[in-house]
Amino acid sequence: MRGNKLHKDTLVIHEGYDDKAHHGSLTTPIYQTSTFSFESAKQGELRFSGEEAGPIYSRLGNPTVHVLEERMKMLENGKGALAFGSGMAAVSTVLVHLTKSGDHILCTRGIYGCTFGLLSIMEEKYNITHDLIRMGTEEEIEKAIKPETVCIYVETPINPTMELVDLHAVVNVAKRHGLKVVVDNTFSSPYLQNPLTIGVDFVLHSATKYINGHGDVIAGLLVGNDKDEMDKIRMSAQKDYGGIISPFDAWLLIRGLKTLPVRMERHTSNAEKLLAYLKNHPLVEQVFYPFDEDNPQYEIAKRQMSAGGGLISFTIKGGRDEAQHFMDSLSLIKIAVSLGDAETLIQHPATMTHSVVPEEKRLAMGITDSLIRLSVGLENADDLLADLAGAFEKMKVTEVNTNI
Ligand code: LCS
Repeated sequence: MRGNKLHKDTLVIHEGYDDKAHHGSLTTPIYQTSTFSFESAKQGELRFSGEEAGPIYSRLGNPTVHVLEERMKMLENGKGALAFGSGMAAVSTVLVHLTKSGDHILCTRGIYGCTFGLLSIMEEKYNITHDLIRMGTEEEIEKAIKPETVCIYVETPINPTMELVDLHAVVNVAKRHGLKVVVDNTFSSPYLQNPLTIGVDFVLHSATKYINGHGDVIAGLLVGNDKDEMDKIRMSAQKDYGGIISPFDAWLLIRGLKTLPVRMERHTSNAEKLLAYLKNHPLVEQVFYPFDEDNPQYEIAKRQMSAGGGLISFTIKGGRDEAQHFMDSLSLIKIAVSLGDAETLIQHPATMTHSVVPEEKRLAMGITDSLIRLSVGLENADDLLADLAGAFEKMKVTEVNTNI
């Protein structure tokens, strides 16, 4: 509607909505309707044939959902966007759109547990194979390409190890081989990273996370760099698989998006304070955060992200028991999967988000039993630091008791 000239902090508030077309309503109305009546049978015919724009039936498009899609399209610098009832619906829709039986997908060595589950189903039932590889250099990616490879699927930062993948390298290789690139941008949000500007073809989000930001919606978003292809996905894959979002959930995302920039800044500044603490704690072995000067991938982070965001992973000295003991010793920080909420959340990937991944593959992804993922929320950082310190203190007491 307004073009690319506005800053992101303004786009998240205004893009895609014209209050004059809605009785001056400052906020976007919720079009809580399944269908839309036509003025005439002819109009119905024209809407169905695509000769006239306008709503038909909410699975094919809804005005509230449309505002969300337009806003996301601009935020990710795309040409088309689609909203879904979950992040996994966005993942499955784009992967099914890009592949057919016999094809091969090249993936980063770490991916969200349910994306791994989806790829396993695609392999077992439809002979769409995949390889999980370290994408450290262009050569490494190039070597793994097979004649039947059709796309490269990337998470960066990877859930939950925070490993980064150089998107410029991936795009260079993909262009040489005519492959589509899909990036799951959930961990950065569109505020910190825009893969389409680097030459990626599709970006998707679990909008459940930072985009909504309030822990009360499950939703997904897909943005593409080709309008015709996105229209095709809407009118084939999304229409027929039906993984759409409800108007009310779209409205919650529109509301959540308005504060994405301020939330991401606070998530980041809180994470930086916790990072400094964790890095110096004697019971912490290793800390993984994109914008950590000691991170060997810091240069990649700076090239493709504008800040580090709210997620920190770390390994604790010991194994599963110590990790679980630490988590049980916290009081303010909640033990829960998901991320990007106002509340700080902690989870144990080996036994929670990535428990579906067989142990050998899980370890190859870097998910050890002592790895803990922290989604740093919006609370006062001193209160979070005190909670972490209290939990470490309890561990030390137990350690002493055990030694006695
Ligand atoms: N992609 C990533 C990177 C994710 O982290 C998730 C969910 C999804 C896709 C799927 O999105 P959903 O369908 O749940 O909206 N990640 C979760 C996690 O790390 N903890 O709980 C869910």
